[in-house]
Amino acid sequence: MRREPEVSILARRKGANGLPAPAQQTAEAFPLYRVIQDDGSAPPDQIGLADADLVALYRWMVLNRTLDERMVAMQRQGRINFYIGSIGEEATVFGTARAMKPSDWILPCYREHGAALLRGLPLATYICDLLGNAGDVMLGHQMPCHEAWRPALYTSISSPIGTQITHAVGAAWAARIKGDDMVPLVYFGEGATSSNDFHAGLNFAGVNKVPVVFACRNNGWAISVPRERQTASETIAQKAIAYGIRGERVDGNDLLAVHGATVRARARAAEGDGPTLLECVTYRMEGHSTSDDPRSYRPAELVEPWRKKDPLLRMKALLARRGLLGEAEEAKLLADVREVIQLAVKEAEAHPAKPPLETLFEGVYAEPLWQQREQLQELQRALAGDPRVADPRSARR
Ligand SMILES: Cc1ncc(C[n+]2csc(CCOP(=O)(O)OP(=O)(O)O)c2C)c(N)n1
Repeated sequence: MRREPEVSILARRKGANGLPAPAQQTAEAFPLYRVIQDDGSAPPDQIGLADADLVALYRWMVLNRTLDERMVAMQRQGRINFYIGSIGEEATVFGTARAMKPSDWILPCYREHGAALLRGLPLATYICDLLGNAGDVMLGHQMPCHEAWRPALYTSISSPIGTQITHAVGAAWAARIKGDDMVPLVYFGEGATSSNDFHAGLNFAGVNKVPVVFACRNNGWAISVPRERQTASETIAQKAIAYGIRGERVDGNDLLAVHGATVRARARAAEGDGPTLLECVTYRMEGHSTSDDPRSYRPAELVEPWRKKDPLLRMKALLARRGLLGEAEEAKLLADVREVIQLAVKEAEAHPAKPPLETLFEGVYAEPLWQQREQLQELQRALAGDPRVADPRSARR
């Protein structure tokens, strides 16, 4: 009988007996892919976008940043009740979204409103969602920042962490069966890699070579839980190995690195080479949302080094070096963006403060159920002042 060599548990932990320590297995396999250097230089063969696109994407990033700052201010003023922004994560959002085809569905987490705006969600309509007013396409049925925009193939945000991952795999699987050239892009944070849906989604996608791009925004924090408490893996990208799929670790504050990696991931998926797990390494510069104060759980000195890695500064350096944006043009761009946002806020706030009450019953079923029709009639009678239905209990007697 063959005898297994005796290996002490302690020795295994130390990585002895032929097994390298887990970190050593991954550090070389998943280097951080970066294109734009601090001085704004970039290898010409890795730029991958025309000059006009570079300027346009920088403008989107500035707009997104300014919008987030403005919406937080509006929340503090009591004009909207909740906001969740993407300050510091703009390159991850725009780099991925810009790399997909317009016919690809986007399944957002909740920090990717920039992707919907890039695809044509009108800014005023987005702000109506935050206000939950009569201009809100969700008719106030959702929380603020849970926007959806059908014309842009941008799905509604589902609050439970990770559920969009399995939805995306299902959409990709359906597209493959139908023979459609559609590759969904699904976003999630590193916190979502602890969810059941992450495992179910990546496992199924790996086994069936489902064409999907998994874009993980590793921003270091899941509300107050730091990445080190989320997973013992050295990287998120290495989790791809267990599912038999490709994984790539990208500098998430480098628009061109994110864009290039996503273009390649999409192409592989479309060619039948299966899904890719992209780990976009970035940082959540502010609180999780307007509902928490990060100073209560995150030392300020952890944030400081990331200020220098700001994705907007990186893009600005690239544009300056390529002679695409001078100080005067930058100032004009900022002024334009501020004006666009101001006008959109004005337009959004001009809508009635609430959607008509009758819309409470809409959008649940394609055809309303008899119970809903009855409830609607009852509500209409109550609103019309019918004393028998004003108090539902007395109406039932
Ligand atoms: C199943 C589930 N558990 C907990 C929550 C509460 N929750 C909302 S966001 C969040 C953190 C998610 O962090 P991460 O996935 O890293 O995304 P990030 O916010 O950093 O972008 C948590 C725990 C939730 N929405 N759903």
